[in-house]
Amino acid sequence: MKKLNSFLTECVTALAIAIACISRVANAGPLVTNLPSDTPKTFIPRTNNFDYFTREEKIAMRDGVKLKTVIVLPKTASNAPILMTRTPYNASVRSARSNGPHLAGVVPQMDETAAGYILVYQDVRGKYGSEGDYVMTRPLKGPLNPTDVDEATDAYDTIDWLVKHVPESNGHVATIGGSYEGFTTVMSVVHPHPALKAAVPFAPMVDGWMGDDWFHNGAFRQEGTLDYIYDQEATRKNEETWWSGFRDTYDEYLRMGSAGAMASSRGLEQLGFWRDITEHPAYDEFWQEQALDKLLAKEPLKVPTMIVAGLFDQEDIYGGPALYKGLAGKEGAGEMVHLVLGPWNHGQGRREGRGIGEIHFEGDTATWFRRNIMQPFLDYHLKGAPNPHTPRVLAYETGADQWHQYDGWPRSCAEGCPQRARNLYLLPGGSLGFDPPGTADPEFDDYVSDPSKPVPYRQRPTLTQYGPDSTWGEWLVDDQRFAACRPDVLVYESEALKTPLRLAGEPIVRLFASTSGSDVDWVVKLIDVWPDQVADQPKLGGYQQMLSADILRGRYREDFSKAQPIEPNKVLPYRIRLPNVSHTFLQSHRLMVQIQSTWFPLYDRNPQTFVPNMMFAKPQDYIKATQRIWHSRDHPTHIELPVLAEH
Ligand code: PG9
Repeated sequence: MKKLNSFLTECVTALAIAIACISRVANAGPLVTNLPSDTPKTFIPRTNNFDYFTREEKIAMRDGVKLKTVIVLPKTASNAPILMTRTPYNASVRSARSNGPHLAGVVPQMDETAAGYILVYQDVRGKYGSEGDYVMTRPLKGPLNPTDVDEATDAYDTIDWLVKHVPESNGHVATIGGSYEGFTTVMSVVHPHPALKAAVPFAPMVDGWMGDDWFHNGAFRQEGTLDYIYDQEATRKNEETWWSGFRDTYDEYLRMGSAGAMASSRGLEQLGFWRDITEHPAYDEFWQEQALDKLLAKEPLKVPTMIVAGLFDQEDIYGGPALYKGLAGKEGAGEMVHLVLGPWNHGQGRREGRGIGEIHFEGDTATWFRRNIMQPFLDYHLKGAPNPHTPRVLAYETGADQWHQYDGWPRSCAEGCPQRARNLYLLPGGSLGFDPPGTADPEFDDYVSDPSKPVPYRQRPTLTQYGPDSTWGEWLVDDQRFAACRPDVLVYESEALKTPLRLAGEPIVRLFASTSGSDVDWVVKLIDVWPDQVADQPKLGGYQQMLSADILRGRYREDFSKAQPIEPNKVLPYRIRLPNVSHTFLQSHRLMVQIQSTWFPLYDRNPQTFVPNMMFAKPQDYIKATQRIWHSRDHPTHIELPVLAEH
């Protein structure tokens, strides 16, 4: 029996080896030939597994130009409203974060809103799959745009087509989008199509000179602008992209010299928007006539609009609140325009909002907002859901970590907490206080600003904004200790607070300063200094958290539309509006103000000698200057703080 067993085992083994050999031989050769790639093949239809369909259309505008439009339809859509995003960033990519079967995972940053809505993404004219010519943030028809089309007419024509050609829709449309897409969203409410029932611009680009992407108060944001123009304008499909051989953009820009020299090194003269920028360094008609807050303030607002702004938006911090100010002033009952101020950086309102860098917030503030405020607002206006009584203004208070509803911004609040400006004075000895300086005190502090060693805007290396390990989105809450220890940065600090101090609004700097040069930049930073030790977050011990900061190019001191030299060594008043704050300095925290004259390489360097166009300053124009910041009885530099009744 044993023998028979071992004989059988040997037979089975031999058979297994023989099969393995045969199959190895079979696998060695090309037994299956691929069909030529143009042979039609029948795969399992995606629709069997997918919970949505995608339709691609070329929609003709009034001038015959066709715009590529991707329509994403939930399979269950019937009598559904439409959410439309018009983009310069490739509708195909914007409509498909992944190639997956579930809509919620496929549509970028829209998980909540996707439920039940038809989503439409369209390439603006001249970009990606759309015909026509591309004009950067194309102005409305008029002096800056002699054609018959603009982003408002394109939105109108698209909506008109959609409500006639998408049978699954209920004929109601909302526009939604952030930044550039926020700009196109705002444009859609100008002479709107009657089917446009709501608009939700996130971080809209509203005024590129005053405080959004390109300039802040006349100071040119070279890094982030030159590369952006190159990427967007050089080719329709962004096939040519900005290149760099540096890890530290500080070195790269410093070596190049002026913004103009950097632009020339990449051939930017061929691009229309760069030429526009060089021809209009001041706030002339070119910028004034495309400032959306001013343009929209002239029109009746017909579309309920929820403006969503981030308190730490590193790209478009100005636009949202400015647009709200322009619209709310003329709109009595406040049913049409709403402002949401979240603790977010650029784009974060559409992602997760638990914190920025080391600074944490209470839960996921962004998802909370989208689910509880934005979605009911959209459902009400587009689906006829119950009125959610959306607050006129909803603002997150950092520091105390809570949301507040206000009936205006920043004038008053629903909880009966009137606002008053309290002057925070710079005082001798690097201190800060609410009482003005005395007569016997030293009158000023000074520093030497050397353009050959500009103050970096962040701890070096300053990385390309959208490079692989960039933390660009965090820089507005960066710890400022790296700057505080420089000899060309003045630092003023208060005592530790005995009671919390709550701010809501726009701090205004009233600076009295002189310079030995004939042109100058002033950077003023309002900072919350954490206690020396923070038990549950050790990294925040002594952290100098930037809250609100901005730059003013001195040549525009009197008139934004006209550059004028500064009279050397004369004490002059400067007014600098800082970005909105909604923040409580907690007990034991300190207030800090830092002042400097460079913020590099984000902003190009002021040569500190007056030249007609700083973008083309020559190496010999850059000189050292001695800057004096005055805190005397006659020249009391201070910040008007928008203080709300203390807790
Ligand atoms: N901040 C970008 C932008 C907006 C508008 C014009 C130019 C750039 C953006 O994120 O889209």
